[in-house]
Amino acid sequence: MEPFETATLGDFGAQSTLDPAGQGAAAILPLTWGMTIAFGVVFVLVMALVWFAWTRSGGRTWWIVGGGVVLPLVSILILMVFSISTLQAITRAHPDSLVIDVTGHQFWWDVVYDPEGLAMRDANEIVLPKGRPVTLRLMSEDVIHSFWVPSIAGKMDMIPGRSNTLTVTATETGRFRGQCAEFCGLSHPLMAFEVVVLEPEDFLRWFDDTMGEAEDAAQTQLVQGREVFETAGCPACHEVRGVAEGGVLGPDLTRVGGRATLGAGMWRMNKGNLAGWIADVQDMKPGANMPSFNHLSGPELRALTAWLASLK
Ligand code: HEC
Ligand SMILES: [Cu+2]
Repeated sequence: MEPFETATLGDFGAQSTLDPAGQGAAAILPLTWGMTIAFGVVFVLVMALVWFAWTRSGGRTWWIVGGGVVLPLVSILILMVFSISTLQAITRAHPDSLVIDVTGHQFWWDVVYDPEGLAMRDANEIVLPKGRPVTLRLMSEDVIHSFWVPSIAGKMDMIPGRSNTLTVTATETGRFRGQCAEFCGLSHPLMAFEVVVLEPEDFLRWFDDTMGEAEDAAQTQLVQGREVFETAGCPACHEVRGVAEGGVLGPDLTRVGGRATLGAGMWRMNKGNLAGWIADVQDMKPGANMPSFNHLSGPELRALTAWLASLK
């Protein structure tokens, strides 16, 4: 899978509830229109009553009982029945679904495929097979985040100490954008990610290609880059399978060069942005929990960047 292959965007772009590409989003769309229309009618009615109250005088208790109690009670009850049944449909765990754990961190996403089996770790990008139900177990490592891929499914909070379940079934292949939807700190608006939906057989191929260790560095510059990675202290927070294990404070970098975006959905993945990120992450993402490595020499930074970009 090439980074940034042309996205199959719908009429409203890669991040829109109006353009469903998943069963959850498709279930929510009629609710969105239904509520917009129902509350539009209520708004017009209320405005008409305000006008009525202004232009006439005299007590009419039945207006208060009817318009203030009965009408809201009935309309909200009807809408509640629809929203609760939709909520149940989209949060029900599916018995033979693929399980993916997604954990929100300030300001990035940790992703573990098949956590109780192969437990393949990745970050900031979620690859889904088309047409197969996937159970997302949503958690948080620090503060409350909210997981939202408008084109695929509804929104779900990620709460520290809890695991919330969202079952999604993508119905279109392509790239879709997700975004943290709960204010979580300085770089909250820079906490996005991509969802890549592949045909089931492409998904299996991708999974097989990706789950192993990082490819061994072959050229001198790449070997140098790996050494800089090890000596500069990156493994304290980052894991690269087969090179450095155990760093979990930052995103897994085993296939960082294969992701389409850098910095949780914020920049295109390329060597220039990677070098800028390492040397001055605090400028590219204020408040990120990674220090800027501005003491690396030019050749060190180039080698490190080349090695990271080669990890696919
Ligand atoms: C103190 C922990 C820490 C150290 C040390 C650290 N990082 Fe990071 N790194 C992070 C965190 C946290 C993030 C996620 C930041 C965000 O997106 O909010 C990150 C993100 C990244 C990303 C972006 C990953 C992606 O998918 O977008 C790259 C690349 C990266 N770091 C490379 C490095 C390199 C190279 C070094 C060593 C020179 C290093 N990091 C040292 C914590 C660290
Ligand atoms: Cu967040």
